[in-house]
Amino acid sequence: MRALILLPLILSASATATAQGGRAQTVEVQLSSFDFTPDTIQLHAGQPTVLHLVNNGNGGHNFSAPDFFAAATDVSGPVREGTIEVPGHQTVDVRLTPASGTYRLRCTHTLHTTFGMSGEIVVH
Ligand SMILES: [Cu+2]
Repeated sequence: MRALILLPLILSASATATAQGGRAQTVEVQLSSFDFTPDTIQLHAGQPTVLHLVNNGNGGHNFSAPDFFAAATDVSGPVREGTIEVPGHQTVDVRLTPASGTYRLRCTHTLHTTFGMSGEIVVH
């Protein structure tokens, strides 16, 4: 329920300037069986960012990057234990400010990482 309440706020934030006056970058990541597109996600350290996650498939996937979310600040969105679930044919937006580093990304659904659902988040 919390996620449903936050979503309109996140969407409006991505379309306008941030509270600090800086412009948020919106980065779209597509999830499918069994890929992340792009599979290397490049972000700018310290820049307010909206991750726009799009699941193009029928099945559910997730965007799991616990180290990335732990290092980020101002995280708002449906992140649970470093993981965002994205049901089939749905989108989820998460707002955060990333910290520099290279982080592992994967889908933790059974066997999905094995089938190729892994990637990297590079923040510099
Ligand atoms: Cu998956």
